[in-house]
Amino acid sequence: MDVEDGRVTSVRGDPDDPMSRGFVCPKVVGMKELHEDPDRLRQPVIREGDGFREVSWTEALEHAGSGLRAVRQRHGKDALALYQGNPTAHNLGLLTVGQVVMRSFGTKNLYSASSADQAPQMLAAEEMFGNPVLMPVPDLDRTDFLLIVGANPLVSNGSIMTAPNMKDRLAAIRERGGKVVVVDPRRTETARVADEHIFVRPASDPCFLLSLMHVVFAEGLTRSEALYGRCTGWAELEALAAEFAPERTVEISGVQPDVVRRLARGFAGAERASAYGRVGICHQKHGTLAAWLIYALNVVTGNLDRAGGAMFTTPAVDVRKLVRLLGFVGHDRWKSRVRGYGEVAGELPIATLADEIDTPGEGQVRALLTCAGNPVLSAPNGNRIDDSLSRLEFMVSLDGYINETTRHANVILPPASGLERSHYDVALNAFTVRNVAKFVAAPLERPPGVLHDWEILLELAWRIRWDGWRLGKWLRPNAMRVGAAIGPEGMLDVLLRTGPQRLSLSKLRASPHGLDLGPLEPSLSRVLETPGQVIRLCPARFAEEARTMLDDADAAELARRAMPAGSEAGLVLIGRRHLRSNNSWMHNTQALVKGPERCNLLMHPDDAHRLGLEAGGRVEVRSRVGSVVVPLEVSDEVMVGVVSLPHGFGHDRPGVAMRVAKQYAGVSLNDLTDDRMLDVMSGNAAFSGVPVQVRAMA
Ligand SMILES: Nc1nc2c(c(=O)[nH]1)N[C@H]1C(S)=C(S)[C@@H](COP(=O)(O)OP(=O)(O)OC[C@H]3O[C@@H](n4cnc5c(=O)[nH]c(N)nc54)[C@H](O)[C@@H]3O)O[C@H]1N2
Ligand SMILES: Nc1nc2c(c(=O)[nH]1)N[C@H]1C(S)=C(S)[C@@H](COP(=O)(O)OP(=O)(O)OC[C@H]3O[C@@H](n4cnc5c(=O)[nH]c(N)nc54)[C@H](O)[C@@H]3O)O[C@H]1N2
Ligand SMILES: [Mo]
Repeated sequence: MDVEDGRVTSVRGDPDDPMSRGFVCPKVVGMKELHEDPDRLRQPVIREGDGFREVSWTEALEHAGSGLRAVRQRHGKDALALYQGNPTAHNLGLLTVGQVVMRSFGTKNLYSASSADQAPQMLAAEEMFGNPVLMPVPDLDRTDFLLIVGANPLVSNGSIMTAPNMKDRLAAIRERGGKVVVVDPRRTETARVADEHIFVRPASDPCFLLSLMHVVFAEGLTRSEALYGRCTGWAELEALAAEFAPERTVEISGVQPDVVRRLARGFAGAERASAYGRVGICHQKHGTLAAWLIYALNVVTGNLDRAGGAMFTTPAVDVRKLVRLLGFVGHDRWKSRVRGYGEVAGELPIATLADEIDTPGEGQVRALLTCAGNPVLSAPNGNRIDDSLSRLEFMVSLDGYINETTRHANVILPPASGLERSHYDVALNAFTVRNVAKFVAAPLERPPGVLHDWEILLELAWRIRWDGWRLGKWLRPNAMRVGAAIGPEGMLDVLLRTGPQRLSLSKLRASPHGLDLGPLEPSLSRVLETPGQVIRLCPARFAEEARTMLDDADAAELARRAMPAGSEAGLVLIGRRHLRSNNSWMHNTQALVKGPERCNLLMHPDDAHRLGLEAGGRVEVRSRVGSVVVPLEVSDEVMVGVVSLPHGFGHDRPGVAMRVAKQYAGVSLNDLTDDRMLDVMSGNAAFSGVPVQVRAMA
């Protein structure tokens, strides 16, 4: 990033970066505009009537602190709910100091984007390997067979397989004679560069994966030498898979038995293979089962923890130790008050936050602190959350925008911009396809008086928890000084020094392009955290749930067959991501939103024909919870019976102060998704496979 006179003049890739090798995502181009965006708040605001008034930091913090504190004093700790959004994961201050502060509030009502994202994978990893962030990553640069189920890394950059320039990396697999196979209800950008794309019916992945496993076991394709002795439950998994013959699952998944057999043989027969699943497999009723079965497939084919297979990273910051220390390891230790969902890693499902706000009684949520999140657009049944937020006694948001969520806040506290803070990716460095470490100093100086997210949180925590104490009043300035002296960078330094490579912040500062710590290495005997250090290949409650799933699916299939042909006009809805969108919050940047309309409904030509709908026309999409009107795009890239809409749009709600985004408002997918559809094991939002009806608008 070139900077002159305190302004960014250009943004380029760094060819000497061992990870990106100079490749940058198109969203990087938007960073300068994002920073300079006149709609981005520079000063805190307090709500007054229908609008907001700019106030000083002192006034804002006092108002926010006393408002939250009053609710907490009157109604107890749990009356204050916290929601942390996705950018938390990419913010050094929020991931270090921020996590300590968030947990210090002692509320059961802790929510985050995790329960709209990877909670199933965390639960599966914890059950199988003993730690929720011990999630294997495909060894992308050495594998000969990459099986991608419910992910679109060409667009998303991977996340739990972080790797820039996915296009070349996938091409490299094919150039070395390997194969890429994509299993997805849509022929995605990734599917188009793969060797094979297999359509699968939304939310049927566990059945499909068990049928794959069925073939692997039945045809003796397992490779047990390395891992059998490390596993419990091998025979139980085999017995379970025996019930899922491809001839039985085809009715559910739509994947033909010969396709399943060919894929099983290809995957198991490859020298080095890796199966990878992401949000597409998490966003379903049996998301945890799907996540588990992907990991299990890697195990039984001998591909876990070996070069070219699915491996564990050795991150310079030992996040597994960190999450254990912070008390994240565990699940079902407490339950949500209204619907009784168990916590995962200390958090309750975002899909049930509205229930907790709306339902009176002991422990009702009456105040909310949101940090870097936009649940009105990102959580299922967004309209309901929207409505619930308007009924809170008090709400505070840490955010740079007045958006669909923060417009409900009594106070919005805007942090320094992303270019005004230093960066080390604590989270995603734990899921990169190569071990790397890089510290980036803040390119720009922050203006005087502007606070970082973590500083705002500290200021708030102090006012909410300790202001009543005499001692507290005296301690505060000193504690703030100590906090600031240690701060995120101090904590990072300690974490690096205690990490496996014994790095330090000064070592990273001395290597501004980043350090290459080498390819992923076999590490199973070191990393397993289960009692007895075994892989729990077939957790009993997972197997039990899988059998229930099959019974349910059989029942549904029987019901479907009993209907007269052609009577079901019903379709199921899935989501999608776009290269130049980032969830809901980069739509206020002209460079990123320009171009053809993105927020349209994709439908197969056969369905359009059957329903008498025309491409380019406007259609109404209706689900149990609501309806939206969108332009229709007819394309055979989605399978028959499936429609797709991107998430993160719907910026036309009153009061949203994002002028560019409003011009490209679109509609919110989550005004259709259902807060009653959850992954039964983890409580994750099941965004995929929502039953909808579509009709032409007059
Ligand atoms: N239907 C459907 N819904 C989905 C998904 C889907 O695939 N389909 N995906 C889900 C997934 S995977 C995720 S992660 C969630 C995301 O859900 P959220 O995290 O709730 O939503 P975002 O759109 O990422 O909103 C980020 C907010 O943080 C603010 N922000 C950005 N940077 C910072 C910062 O540094 N500090 C602070 N304080 N604020 C900042 C932005 O202005 C914005 O308001 O959405 C989920 N929702
Ligand atoms: N450009 C861009 N990059 C992003 C983001 C973004 O918004 N924009 N978001 C970031 C975030 S927060 C995350 S979590 C990651 C997510 O990373 P990915 O999971 O790779 O992202 P998606 O594009 O949502 O891919 C999910 C795929 O699952 C498919 N799918 C839907 N339902 C099903 C199903 O039932 N079964 C199967 N097998 N597939 C299904 C969808 O068609 C889609 O292709 O991306 C990150 N990167
Ligand atoms: Mo995400």
